[in-house]
Amino acid sequence: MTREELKREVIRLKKEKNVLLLAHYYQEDDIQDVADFVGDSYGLSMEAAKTDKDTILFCGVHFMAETAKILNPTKKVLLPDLEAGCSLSDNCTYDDFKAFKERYPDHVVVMYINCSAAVKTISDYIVTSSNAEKIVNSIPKDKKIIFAPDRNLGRWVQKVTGREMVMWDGSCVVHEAFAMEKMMKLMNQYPEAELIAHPESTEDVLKLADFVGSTAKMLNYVKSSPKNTFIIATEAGILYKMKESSPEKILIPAPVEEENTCACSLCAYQRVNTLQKVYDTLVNETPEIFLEEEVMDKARVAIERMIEITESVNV
Ligand code: CIZ
Repeated sequence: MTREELKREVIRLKKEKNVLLLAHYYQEDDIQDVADFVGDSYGLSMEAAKTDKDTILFCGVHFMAETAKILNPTKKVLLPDLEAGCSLSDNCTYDDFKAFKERYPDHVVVMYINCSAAVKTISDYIVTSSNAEKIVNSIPKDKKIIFAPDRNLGRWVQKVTGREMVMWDGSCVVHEAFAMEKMMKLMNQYPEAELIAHPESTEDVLKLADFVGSTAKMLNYVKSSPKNTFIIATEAGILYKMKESSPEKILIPAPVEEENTCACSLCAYQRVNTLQKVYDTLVNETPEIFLEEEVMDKARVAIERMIEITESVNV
């Protein structure tokens, strides 16, 4: 089948089988085109929680599909490739984090959503990059905090909230890949450009940035800014929606050290999902996410705490 035929089949099958197709901003363009909703992990979690469809086909990475299952456990949750992992999640295992946490018994755990369901069961607050500041600000000042697993995001949250935090030493391979020397050259070449960066980026990138924010906030910033040219430091999948919402603007992906086809930063894990696999998943209704009831019940506590604080106007 051609890509257009595949897309038509995906749209037909999801209707026939009563499937909600969710896609993260970092998915390839064709997958974003056939999705019912494209968003960040927070927005996608909220869509998953409220759907009345029978099945959720989650085009993102494993921890995101797990979160969908936890929030709506009676639904069948499918992920096109179970190998769609996350470097942050992989480097913060349950056993290692449990041992780390035991060294700080009087601390609460603020855990980035980029972790396994098992790690969520031993966390107090789940955060995403769009709500981490608000959630940390809601924690009583006398509480000591562990932040995991992204030290770059943690350092940024520490800076904007003024809260000292014990940091797990992890990072995202995509956001660690930006090449500073090439970035400076690009900024000299486009002196009118603003650099906008995701808080998972390294400290040197964040220091240079004109704006730091989550994917959804970056999208809004570009759309509402009077400026015309932007260098975008996050996974390059976001450029698809950015171009759609700001077609008149010049958007340049931040350069990476390793040359690849686009010379930009792509998440190898997000990209294991392909349009063909999306189609196959709809046909075969597998691979499916399975989690133990007890794990889901425990993990849901910290996720629901995140939602409650994020949606609250009083915090
Ligand atoms: O929260 C997410 O979905 C990620 C990975 C980044 C962001 O800022 O939205």
